[in-house]
Amino acid sequence: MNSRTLIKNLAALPDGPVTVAGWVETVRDQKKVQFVILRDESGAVQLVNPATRELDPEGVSVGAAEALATTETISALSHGSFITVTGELKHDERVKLGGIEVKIGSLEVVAEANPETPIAADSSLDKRMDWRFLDLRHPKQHLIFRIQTTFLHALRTYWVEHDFIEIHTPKLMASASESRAELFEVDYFEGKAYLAQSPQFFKQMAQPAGFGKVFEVGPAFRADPSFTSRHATEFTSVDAEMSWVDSHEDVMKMHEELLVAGFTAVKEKHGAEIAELFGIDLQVPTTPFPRIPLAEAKQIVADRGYVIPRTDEDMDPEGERQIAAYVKETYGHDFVFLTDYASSIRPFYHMRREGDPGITNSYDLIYNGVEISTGAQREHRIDVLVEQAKEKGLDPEELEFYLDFFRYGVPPHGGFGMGLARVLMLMLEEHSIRETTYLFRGPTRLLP
Ligand code: AMO
Repeated sequence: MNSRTLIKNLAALPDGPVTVAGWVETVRDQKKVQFVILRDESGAVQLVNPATRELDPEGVSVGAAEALATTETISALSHGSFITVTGELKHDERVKLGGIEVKIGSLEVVAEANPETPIAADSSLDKRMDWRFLDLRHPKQHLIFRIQTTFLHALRTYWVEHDFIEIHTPKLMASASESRAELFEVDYFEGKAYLAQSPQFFKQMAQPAGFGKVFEVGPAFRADPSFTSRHATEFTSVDAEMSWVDSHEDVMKMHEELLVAGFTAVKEKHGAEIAELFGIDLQVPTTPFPRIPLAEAKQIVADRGYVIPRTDEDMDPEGERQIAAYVKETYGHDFVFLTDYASSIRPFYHMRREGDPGITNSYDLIYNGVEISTGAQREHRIDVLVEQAKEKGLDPEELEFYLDFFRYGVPPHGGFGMGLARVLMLMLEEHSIRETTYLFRGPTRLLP
């Protein structure tokens, strides 16, 4: 490893010799002076070289010949090439980019880029996805993944401080956990396996295992053929599950505290950069988040003039936008828990309301008008669970391994699953989860 200085650390150094390394963002090759904007993972700096031209290399001193060679190298530098530069750092208020520049002493082209860059600032999202590694060089894209790191770190810290255990459940499954319609089937030796749609069954297994509280951040797969801005065929699911809940209310309480921890960390560390690059003044939500039963939410939306096409169904995307607008106007909040979903539109493992079995102890969390999460108290009474599975048309024999979890003692429990890329998309007001997923997977995208 060479002793390079990260560009973000240059400003704090005194004038003097430094080595920096990164990729060439722009070259301004003027007659008497050359400027290179060099970027690394931490920022950008201006490099300057007094151009030495039209010397006869045969007849000059070694130093002058080297200066001529450097000038020629810079003239030929292609955008995107990775270079190492040793030179003199100089603080100069007149330099727009950070008030510093590095006067080039020596420059080495470590890896040259093809001169024709395949994407430009105005390239389509799809084209940018084709060249994702180049697209990710942009400061905005970089920031997204630094925010993701900070956000997940804060969630983990919250969980660890609250005695949650981190688990990693298998992604190769013998059966579906969510809808059969969205299941990827793969050859598995003599038989078939399915890619996990959610860690649902195995995070629940941690409850009879006596783990108390668990979380997982891992991949989930959905064979969903849709091309919306919010669906991927593979996404990172952020899951939690905990014992001894009295109802979904306990899950929502943990969920909102967790998000406050995540947003606080992101605002503290990246608030200024988010304002600069995304033009957003990130808000840390206040608790409690508003809670509205689904039936009431539908009525509110209808009163605003939007009638959800099928009243027996879930909110549709426009309904989610409308209820979010209402919550923003009424409570000044970006989040809303929609609660009390009908049993008819919830999976068999959701607990139904005592004395009102048409309703489940469940919720969806809407953030800036889009669903980011589903949570619920689970049905842990085996006889009721079997009945609910049958009622949903599931084959209890196929679910035997899961039903066994409930036959040897299990505490009441509940949890949620949350799509990571959706949270980031809504936090940064991006238009697609393609922007907030490192490498997007969709019906027509398996590369790169
Ligand atoms: P659900 O199916 O609602 O619930 O998924 C939970 C959250 O995961 C995200 N998500 C997706 N993100 C991108 N592309 C997709 N195709 C996709 N599908 C889902 C969303 C969604 O809110 N087992 C339950 C959770 C639980 O009850 O604990 C489940 O998977 O943000």
